[in-house]
Amino acid sequence: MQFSKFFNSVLLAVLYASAASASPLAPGAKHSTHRVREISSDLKLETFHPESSYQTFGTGIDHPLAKRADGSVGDAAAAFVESQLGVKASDVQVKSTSETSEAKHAYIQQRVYGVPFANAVANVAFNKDDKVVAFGSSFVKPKSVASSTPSVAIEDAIATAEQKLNGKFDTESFPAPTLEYVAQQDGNAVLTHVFQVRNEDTFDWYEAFVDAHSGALVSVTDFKAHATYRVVPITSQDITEGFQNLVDPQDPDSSPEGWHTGSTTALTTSGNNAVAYKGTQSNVTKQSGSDAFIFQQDPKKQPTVAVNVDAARTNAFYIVNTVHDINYKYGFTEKTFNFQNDNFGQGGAGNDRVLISVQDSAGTDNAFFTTPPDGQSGLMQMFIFDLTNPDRDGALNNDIVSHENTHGTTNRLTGGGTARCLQTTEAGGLGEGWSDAFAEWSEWKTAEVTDWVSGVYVLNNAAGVRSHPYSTSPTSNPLRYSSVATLNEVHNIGEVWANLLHNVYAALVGAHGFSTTAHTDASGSEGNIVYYHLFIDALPLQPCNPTFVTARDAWIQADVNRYGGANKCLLWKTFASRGLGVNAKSGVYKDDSTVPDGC
Ligand SMILES: *[C@@H]1O[C@H](CO)[C@@H](O)[C@H](O)[C@H]1NC(C)=O
Ligand SMILES: [Ca+2]
Ligand SMILES: [Zn+2]
Repeated sequence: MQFSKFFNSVLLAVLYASAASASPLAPGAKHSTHRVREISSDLKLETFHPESSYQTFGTGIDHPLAKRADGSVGDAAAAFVESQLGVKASDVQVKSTSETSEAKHAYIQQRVYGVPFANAVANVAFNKDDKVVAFGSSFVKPKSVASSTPSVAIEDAIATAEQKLNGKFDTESFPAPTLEYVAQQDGNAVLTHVFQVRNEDTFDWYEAFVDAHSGALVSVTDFKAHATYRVVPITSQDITEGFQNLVDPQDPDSSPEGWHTGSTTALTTSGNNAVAYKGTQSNVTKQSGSDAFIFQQDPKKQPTVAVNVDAARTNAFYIVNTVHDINYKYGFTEKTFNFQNDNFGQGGAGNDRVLISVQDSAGTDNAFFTTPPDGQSGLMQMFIFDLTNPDRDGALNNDIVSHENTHGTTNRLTGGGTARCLQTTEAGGLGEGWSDAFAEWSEWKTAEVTDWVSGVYVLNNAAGVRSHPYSTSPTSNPLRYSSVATLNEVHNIGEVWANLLHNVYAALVGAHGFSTTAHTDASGSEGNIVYYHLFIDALPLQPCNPTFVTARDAWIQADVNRYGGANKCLLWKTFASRGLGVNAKSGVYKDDSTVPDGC
């Protein structure tokens, strides 16, 4: 059969290529068959994956069991593989099968002495007419095969892998260890103990293959996509606190497929939660190297030089994704109308990741966030500030990026994703206040609550962009509820609310302490975690176009819902200390320091 011959010759060519390992290779020659991973400073591991042959067959070709109506997909696929590759039934084992509306699939492992190969596999697809429409294979013809009886104990193999991979095998939740062969480039089939090892802190998660005769770690499957970003960490205000190379800052609970969903080869500043671009949405930053966005921002040059545009897109992408991941932990999820393209079947409307336009040409010395309803992308426009020489980039001033992003959070969470419910002057003022308050919250590194100022870097002015620092001291910041009466501009009104929230934050941290892991773990009882839970919980509770009074009431209610009212008096006392007591009235804006009975 002509077809069969063709396949055998493909297979031989593959085997020949694998065996010819000693000759020098052209650049990129190993990209399709190898991967080098720097697992740690003293462990670099190159893994081998035999090349796959692959053919598709249009309307399909017959398989050997075609006449037998009762054959399973697995049996048919095994028979097809045997016939095509000239292997025995004992060399083939079905790993899994699946079915969609359009095709049935079978996944096969090569086997020897009854032990499957991890990296010599085949897949066969059948159409609705039971014809084979696709066939891939990385089967090998090993020169030598190690004994199928291990001489290294599984406990020793686990100890080796745990040490080398800096993680743990979890007996409770991981699959039991198995034995599999691993085809090596030199033509040997190595018997390995196979099991998972995970580091709970870094989220590094591997499948380890430890030689069951020599005890050496011969291969890994890396379950995680790594990426490094050179950015201003979110807990820093701006570039004056320095850039750092952060490895894998993404939170796997909040962004289960990482920040770069969709791109498999070269990563860009485009993903499921956000895309950071300049000019047009396709004008993104491409990774500087394998899974890395490392651009040395040059503060002596204009923001518009290429490397500085890349640094800006990278930083804004990192901040918006980090904010997404933090918010997700506190309840701003698909179901509550957040910004994601793919919602992974979790509810809400998708296709609305945040569009981050850095160095937007529409203006200078400012930034905007536009929030349409759930299901349509939010647009963040970051401008260049031209008050210094060279100019400065708002995308490198973290609290400005976080402030803008929080407009999306509050507009979506208030009023059920309609984005219609922060439209009055007072509600717009609250919106500005929440945005400053989140930016402030995201930057706290310790329990100490100092005065806080926003926008210092872009203005090159320690006073920042607001009229007063946020402060617990009435001298440093005298704003009270009554100030709202004479303020007409939303940012000015927002300062009153942000300062109230600064005081609430200080009181909660004073009462319950501070967690350094509040960004990634929302389960603690520390004051900064309590604060941000109440912050997020209150948004969907409050009415459309809230006032200071109703926004306050929503915080009090949120505390009842989550903490049984444990912070009731603390909250009332703090709000009342700045005039937003029990008898404060919207439209009247007279200070009132009354707290409820019993407080
Ligand atoms: C695309 O980005 C580059 C920097 O990477 C920038 O120089 C260029 O102006 C951008 N294109 C547009 C259309 O804005
Ligand atoms: Ca959404
Ligand atoms: Zn704003």
